[in-house]
Amino acid sequence: MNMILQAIQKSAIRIKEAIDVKDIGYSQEQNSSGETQLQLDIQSDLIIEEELSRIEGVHTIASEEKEEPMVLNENGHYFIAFDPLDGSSLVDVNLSVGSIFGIYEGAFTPSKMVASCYVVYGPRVELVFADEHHVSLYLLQNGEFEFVKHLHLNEKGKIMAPGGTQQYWAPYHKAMIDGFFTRGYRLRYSGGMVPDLHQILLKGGGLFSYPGAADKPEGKLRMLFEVFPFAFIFERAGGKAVDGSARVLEKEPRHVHDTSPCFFGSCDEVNEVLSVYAGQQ
Ligand code: FDP
Repeated sequence: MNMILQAIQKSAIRIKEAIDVKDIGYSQEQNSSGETQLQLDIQSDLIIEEELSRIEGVHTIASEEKEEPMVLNENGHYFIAFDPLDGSSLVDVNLSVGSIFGIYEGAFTPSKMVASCYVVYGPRVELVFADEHHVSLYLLQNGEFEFVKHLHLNEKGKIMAPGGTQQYWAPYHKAMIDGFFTRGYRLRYSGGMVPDLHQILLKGGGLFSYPGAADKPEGKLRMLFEVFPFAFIFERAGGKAVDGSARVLEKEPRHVHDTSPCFFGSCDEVNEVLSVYAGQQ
C-alpha cells in the first residue's frame, strides 16, 4: 500500500508540472513544433498508468479515461480505479482540479475497498489518503508530501455545495436545499468535485449533493471513479455518503462507468437528506 501511495504522489507531482505548462489545458492544439498536444486529462491518465504499472502488487486499473479496465499484473492483488483529472475543463479558467483514486483488493466492489485518496491541485497541492484507520492530509512542499494532520468531520457544518441543474431538480430536493440556505448555510460550489468536497472536509462539515434529476436520473458522478472514493473518505472522517436512501458503498456498479446520485457531508445534513428523500418514496 505504501508503494501505491508513493506512486500516487509521484503522479501528482508530474500532473502538477503538466498543469503548469502554458497552453497544455487546451485540447487539440499544436505546440510550437507543430505536434498535437495531448489533452491534459489524457496526459494525466498516461502518467498514472505509467507510475502504477511499476508496482507488481497492482493487478488491474480502471480509469475514467479508459472504456474498460486494464490488467497490469496477473499476480497482483490491488485493483485501482481513478479519475486522472476531475474537472479538467476548470484548468482553462484557473480553478482547482483534482485526481481521485479508489483502491480495492481483488475486485472493484465497495466491500473490497481498502483505501482511497485524492489530490487537489490548487494554489497548493494537497493530498488526502484514507485507510481503515485514518483520513490523513498531506501538503506538497519542496517536492515531498509532508503529513499535516488527520481529518475529522463535525456533526454539522455551515456550507452547501449543491450540484446539478436547478431547473431539473425534483421539487422536494429544491425545497430541501432552499431550507438549508434559509437556515444560514453558505454557498460554496466551484463545479469541481475535488475542491468542493475538500472544502467541506477541511471546514469540518456541510453538504455536497449531486442528485438524480429530470435530465440525469442517475446523477452525473461515476461510482467507481468519483463516488466510492469520496464515500470511503467521508465515512472514515466521521461523516456519511448516501444516494438519497442508502449508503453509496452498498451499491454495485454494473458497468465501470455507471453513475449514482450522491450526497456527502457531516451526519446532521446527510440525515436530513435521508429523511426528506424517505418522505418521497
Ligand atoms: P467535470 O464535468 O467538469 O469533470 O466529474 C464531473 C464534474 O466535473 C465534477 O467534478 C463536478 O462536481 C461536476 O462534474 C459538476 O457538474 P455540474 O456542472 O453539472 O454541476
